[in-house]
Amino acid sequence: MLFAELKRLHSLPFFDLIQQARAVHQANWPEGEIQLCTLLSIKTGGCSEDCSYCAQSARYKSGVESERLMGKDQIMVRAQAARDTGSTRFCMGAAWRGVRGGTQRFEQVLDIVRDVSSLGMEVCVTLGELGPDEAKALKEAGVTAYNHNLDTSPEHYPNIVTTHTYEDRLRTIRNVQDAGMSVCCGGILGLGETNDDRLKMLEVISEFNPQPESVPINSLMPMPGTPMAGKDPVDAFDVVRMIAVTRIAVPKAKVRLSAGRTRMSDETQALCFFAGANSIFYGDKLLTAKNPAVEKDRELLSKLGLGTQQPNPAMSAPGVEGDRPLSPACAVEEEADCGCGCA
Ligand code: SAM
Ligand code: DTB
Ligand code: SF4
Repeated sequence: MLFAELKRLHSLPFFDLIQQARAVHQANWPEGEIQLCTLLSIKTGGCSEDCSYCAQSARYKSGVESERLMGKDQIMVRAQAARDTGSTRFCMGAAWRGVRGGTQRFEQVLDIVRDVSSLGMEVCVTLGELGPDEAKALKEAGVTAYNHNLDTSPEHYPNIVTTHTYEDRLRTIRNVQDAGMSVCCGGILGLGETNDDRLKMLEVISEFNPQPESVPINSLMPMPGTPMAGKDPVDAFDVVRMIAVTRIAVPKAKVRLSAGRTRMSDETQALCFFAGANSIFYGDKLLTAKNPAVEKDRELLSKLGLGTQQPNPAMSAPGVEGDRPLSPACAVEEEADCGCGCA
């Protein structure tokens, strides 16, 4: 969906916007269920990158220590526990710039994925940059979806990260799509961006062909020691508006109300579910930051009468559609020659 239309939607009176989003949500997700996902940081801290929101960057004194890649047995225990508490998606994150085929750590990750995928949950990984061969190997090992966020608009991105570029992120997403994996791609609210930055990010994401399978909307968890420490919480109505516009722009995606729920009231979260959020991270820890306790989330879902989704581990990636450009790089570079031969 193009920026002008996103802007028009975002500028609607609040109730008109959430009413439209609700209608799109009900047409595409008639069961109205919430997907529960468990996150596990399998390689924490010590990352070479300078993402200014991230406690895992080695450049900031956040108090997060660098750890080695977790062993497979320990990961399997956590994955089984996640399944036992009702999660249908298990998401493993690693504090790496990226992975390279043939390395011991990549082989270890493939081995972990093979075993976790035997548990019947959807398996998502987020390992940073991937080339085409790494993407294919992950798909073959049993990854359902690859998470790689764009975080903000192309214009604001260099203010947030300088060690890699927006184009690097888009290249990885294209490799994931080409390998036939589903894409999970979203962003963070509260990085000092404008509303236009948020919508420009959503323009890029919603113009992917195929559209992403899921869109995580994170609100900044301001981590001590990072350049973003001490940032104010995002206004609750702004979060709901962003969820609503995302639901309309990417109707078939799971819209995940991601980091930041510990700083939101139950009422704000309820409005987000009403406006189209249908997935959450479940469990008292995200990667390094806090998340609401399982009991608290159970209580909230029960108060709202919301059921939970069944897993779909065999889901195929959404198909390419119509006459939209075939790659996210091409989609974002329409106004300028991107050098990839699409112009
Ligand atoms: N290293 C990989 C990468 O950058 O893609 C995977 C891990 S990284 C921590 C995954 C995502 O977590 C980031 O892209 C960002 O969207 C989100 N994230 C990290 N720190 C955050 C924070 N403090 N608040 C909200 N979201 C955060
Ligand atoms: C996503 O969009 N949010 C998750 C997951 N994908 C990997 C990560 C949130 C991290 C919050 C900060 C932390 O725990 O350090
Ligand atoms: Fe590293 Fe990912 Fe954190 Fe950036 S967001 S510092 S790439 S772990």
